[in-house]
Amino acid sequence: MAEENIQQTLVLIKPDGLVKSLTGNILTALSETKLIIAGAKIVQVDRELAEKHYNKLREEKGDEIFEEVLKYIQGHYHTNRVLALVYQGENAISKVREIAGETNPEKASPISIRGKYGRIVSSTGVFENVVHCSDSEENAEREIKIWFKPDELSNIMYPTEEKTTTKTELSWKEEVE
Ligand code: IDP
Ligand code: MG
Repeated sequence: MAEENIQQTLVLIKPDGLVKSLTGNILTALSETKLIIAGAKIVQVDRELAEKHYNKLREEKGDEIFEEVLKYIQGHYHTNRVLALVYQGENAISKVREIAGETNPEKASPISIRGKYGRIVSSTGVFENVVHCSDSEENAEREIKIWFKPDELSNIMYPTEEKTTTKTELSWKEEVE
């Protein structure tokens, strides 16, 4: 038997997916992969996170599309929330991309997530394609490290280290009886 190739991949349900109430449909479609969910959280995306995530897109697509895509992922057109997930299992990256479909929703298979629910916005030209999913092992590692801390994942695949910080955090207020 061939050796197993266990991977993790980052999936984002983008702001249009949340506004259109597609979370359930998308999770159901992805459950066909039989992968496990190793992490999940709602994130409010700011410009810094958006730029880090799409760090190559400016060179690849030019300033105009880059700026529109940053606005889109930050929720300017829908809601400032994305659902970030890490899926894990054998060949997770290609399995998720197959079900997500091609980047351009008009070219994506009609039974893929992007083919079913995506659209091209005529005023901005942005592909509102409902989900993000990592496209390679290198990008999956880079992206998972941007969106998640190690202790937010049930399975940790990359090396970690302990750091003592003095960061002030919000905590639940203790009730006084
Ligand atoms: P991917 O999401 O399939 O990996 P990328 O090339 O990494 O595709 O592009 C990131 C996102 O930027 C896409 O999901 C899509 O929302 C948007 N995008 C990419 N290329 C174009 C384009 O040519 N026109 C409009 N939007 C684009
Ligand atoms: Mg990509």
